[in-house]
Amino acid sequence: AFALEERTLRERLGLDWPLRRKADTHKGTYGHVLVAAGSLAMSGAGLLAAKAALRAGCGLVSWAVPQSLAPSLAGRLPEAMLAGLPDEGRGDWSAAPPESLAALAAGKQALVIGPGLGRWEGDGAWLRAVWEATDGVPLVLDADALNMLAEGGEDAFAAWPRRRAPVALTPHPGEMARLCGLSVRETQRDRIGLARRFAERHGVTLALKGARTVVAAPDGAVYVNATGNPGMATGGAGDVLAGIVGSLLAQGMTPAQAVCAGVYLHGRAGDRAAEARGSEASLLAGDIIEGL
Ligand code: B4P
Ligand code: MG
Repeated sequence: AFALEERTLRERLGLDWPLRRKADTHKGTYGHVLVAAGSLAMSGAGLLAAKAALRAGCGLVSWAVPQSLAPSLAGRLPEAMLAGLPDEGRGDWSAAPPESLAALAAGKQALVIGPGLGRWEGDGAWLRAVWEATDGVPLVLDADALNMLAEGGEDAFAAWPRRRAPVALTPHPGEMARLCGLSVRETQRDRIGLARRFAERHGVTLALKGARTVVAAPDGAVYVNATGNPGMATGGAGDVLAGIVGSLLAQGMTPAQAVCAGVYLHGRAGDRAAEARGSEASLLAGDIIEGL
């Protein structure tokens, strides 16, 4: 496995690091990401992911939410465009037609699904329909979207159709355990081997999160991150990572570049924020966004 450090981002992953903008550019150069995240009980997860995407540099962010949340969320993030999907007044995603979400995703350079989405009856089929209808859009799945994937077990996921555009998954060990049908303890025993096998088998780029996040690419390459701190074990930190990765994908990075750079930057931002605050324990997910 390669150590995820600046030299690796430059030499192994071919990124022009540190990232900088060319003078003669406009917002269209940096991509448009659609973030499908948040529900009544977890609207903050969507806010964090959408805001992190903006701070990570993409040109435009659209944020899809259940319709009845839109009035209270409008204005919380003025830089994002808000889209409300049908929810029959419940503030959840159970009535949101997959084809409506796919229509919003058309023409975007990345789609992030999962933070604060919640679960509902039939959500696995819903995700599969979105998966197929957004075949050409690079996809980041996190949080409840991963739990939906895990629904039928790893073999069921293996039978999902391959997409034209790449897929990145960002499970924490609990989500990885569900995806693989293992206990969390088993998941942690050989993080590198497990992540590598999963990425190769399913043709996805995977970030297995935690202290020393492991990134595995479908070609078998594995990277181990060294940035970040235990202060990042706090609600919403993962939602911030999902937004960052979506933003970098929208800017045209390959999935391996976007997940590696995203994981590295997320940890650096968390380290910087903990230092600025003078405390790891007091770190909030929003501080990581400011650290970007
Ligand atoms: P959920 O309740 O699903 O938590 P969440 O909403 O996904 O939280 P969030 O999005 O903020 O955090 P995430 O982990 O995605 O699940 C939590 C449960 O999952 C736990 O109760 C536990 O059962 C299980 N679980 C989660 N992490 C585990 C672990 N490491 N070991 C065993 N069980 C675990 O994202 C957090 C972000 O912060 C990631 O990017 C991560 O890499 C980073 N981070 C966290 N701790 C870090 C550390 N010590 N050093 C560096 N980075 C760290
Ligand atoms: Mg999470």
